[in-house]
Amino acid sequence: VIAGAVALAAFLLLAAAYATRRAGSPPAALLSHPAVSTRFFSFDLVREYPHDPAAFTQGILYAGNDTLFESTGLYGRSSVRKVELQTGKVLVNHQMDGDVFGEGLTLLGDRLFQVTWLKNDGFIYDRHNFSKCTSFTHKMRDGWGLATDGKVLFGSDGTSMLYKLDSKSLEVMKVVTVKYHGNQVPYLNELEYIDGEVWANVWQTDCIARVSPEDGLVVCWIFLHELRRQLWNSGNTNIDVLNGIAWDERRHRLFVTGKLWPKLYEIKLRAVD
Ligand code: DDQ
Ligand code: CA
Repeated sequence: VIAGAVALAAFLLLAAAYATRRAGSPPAALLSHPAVSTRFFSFDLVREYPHDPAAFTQGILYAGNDTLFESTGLYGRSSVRKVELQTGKVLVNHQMDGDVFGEGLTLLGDRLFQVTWLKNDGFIYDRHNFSKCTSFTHKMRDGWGLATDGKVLFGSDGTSMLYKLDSKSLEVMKVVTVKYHGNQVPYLNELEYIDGEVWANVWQTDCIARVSPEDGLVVCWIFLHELRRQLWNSGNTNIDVLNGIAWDERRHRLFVTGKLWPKLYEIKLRAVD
């Protein structure tokens, strides 16, 4: 009986090993997922606009009337600014203290919310008067990205966690782990809420993950390496990573840029699958 059991166990192990090692077959998790069938997108360029090449873009959003609000990082160079879309001109600039590093930015009503790097302090500004500023603390591990659906805030902290925050108390209401086919997606950075999804720049990649905020699943990937490659090939070798998604909800215009990028791009997605 024992010999039979050992033989059966050995057979099952061999069969399992064979099944997983068939030539070229990826792990089962990559082939299918019960809850999601991922779509992949490239883009078509609609228009390009000038963007301040000294702006270390950490948060950006479209505010109507062809204006953007932008948060920039780096110590001594961090700011919150109002920018003219067509020209890239900084219309209003609020320079931050030298010891803070600006990060994610979002607009809810008349209030701009901003988080900062390596600190749990955030700032709230009146969109009409950046100097009227109050502060808050949050319980995310760090301050990277911010977005809003018009009711709550969404935040990222450089991990694979996506936070839902109460816009009044800044308390964490919910946390989901962002996953692609069972694998965590770390380094979630600048965010944008678009049509029920949270779009996230993944730090140090040319990719945007489109995330379902209910369960954290990546429902689509957007590949934007062509933008960085074009900039690099035309001599812009000082640029940093892709970071910055802004959405004009009314006219369905999608804008992307990056840290120290001299351009802001309006793009349309094109499915590649
Ligand atoms: N983050 O955007 C990924 C959250 C932070 C980027 C920090 C880049 C470091 C630049 C140099 C820091 C100088 C102390
Ligand atoms: Ca954004």
